[in-house]
Amino acid sequence: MSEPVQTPQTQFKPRIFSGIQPSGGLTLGNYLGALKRFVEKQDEGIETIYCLVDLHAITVWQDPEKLRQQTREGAAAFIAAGIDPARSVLFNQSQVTAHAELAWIFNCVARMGWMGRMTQWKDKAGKNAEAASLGLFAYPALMAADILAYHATMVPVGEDQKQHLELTRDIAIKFNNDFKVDFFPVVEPLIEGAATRVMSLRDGTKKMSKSDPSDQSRINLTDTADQIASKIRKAKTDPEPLPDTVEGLKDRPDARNLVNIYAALAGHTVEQVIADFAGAQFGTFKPALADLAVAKLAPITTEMNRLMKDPAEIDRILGQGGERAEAIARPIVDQVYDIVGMIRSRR
Ligand code: AQP
Repeated sequence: MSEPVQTPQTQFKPRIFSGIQPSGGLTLGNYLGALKRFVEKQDEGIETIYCLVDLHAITVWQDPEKLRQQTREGAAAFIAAGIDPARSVLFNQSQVTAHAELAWIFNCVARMGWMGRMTQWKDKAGKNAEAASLGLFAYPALMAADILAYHATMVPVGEDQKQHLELTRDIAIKFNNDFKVDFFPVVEPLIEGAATRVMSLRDGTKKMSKSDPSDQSRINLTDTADQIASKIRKAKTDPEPLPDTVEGLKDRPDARNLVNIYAALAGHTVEQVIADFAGAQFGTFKPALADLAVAKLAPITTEMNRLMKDPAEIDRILGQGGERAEAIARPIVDQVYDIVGMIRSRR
């Protein structure tokens, strides 16, 4: 047996990767839990790579024409929210084949038991796991490939992705151990801020999600000011006024959710919001939240609508981003083939 390929890499430069599925229109949850923080990281000057993960989206059925539309709309949302395609690499996943190639290798590194324990798999496959796609089961291996194909060291995500990132770390460690190399970084999840888990407006115990059948459960980045105000007005709450301490929100998931959303949109702490609204009825708090949400989201929606008028320009930006992404990922994935023992004599 030949000696495993040794790589000298023990240090990895700070690099951020994250993505959003174009599996529907983006929500306030995606914005506060991910997109807003993607922009902050870009503006801190760290190298940032952001992706519309269309290969992930097809792990559940997507109408092809809608998928294209949602991918462009997602890209428009990134740019409208402040991602600058000149400073961040912005592309859609399927344009860079390194993702799918590395995912296959990771399918052979990761264990069935690891995947079977993922709560997202259990939630999305539901009671009828036999009918779920193989891709949905293997989803976390593709996510690990997305990140590790760039040797990314940090991944800003919402709370729901924490378990998948732990699995990414496990895959990196197992690969490094199996092949006796120090090749993949062990990534850091960045789960920060007041809204790492924005909940449904209809049920404060359930995550706000773009694929929830009820449109009333979420605020979409494409909603009009009237739609936002109406959804917040109708959001589920309890009959009590807002408490005067943060502890008073315990066991009040719907109230806590609205306070968290307010804090994240305003850039305040939850304590500050409670101090400002202690004792207020929802009849007072909801209109204040609606005004704030409209003030923060309307400029993004307006810019998205403007960008969507020129789909060819969005495709051009995604293509250019794909080329930049490919230039980083290709040599890394080529090295993986060498480490694993594949003959690559066509190069
Ligand atoms: N409700 C949320 N609160 C905070 N963060 C959230 N994220 C998603 N929902 C919330 C974060 O957004 C990023 C992109 O998520 P995704 O599109 O890849 O998939 P997801 O987490 O499964 O989001 P959805 O909206 O629920 O999509 P569907 O319905 O298609 O499954 C991630 O960083 C995620 O944490």
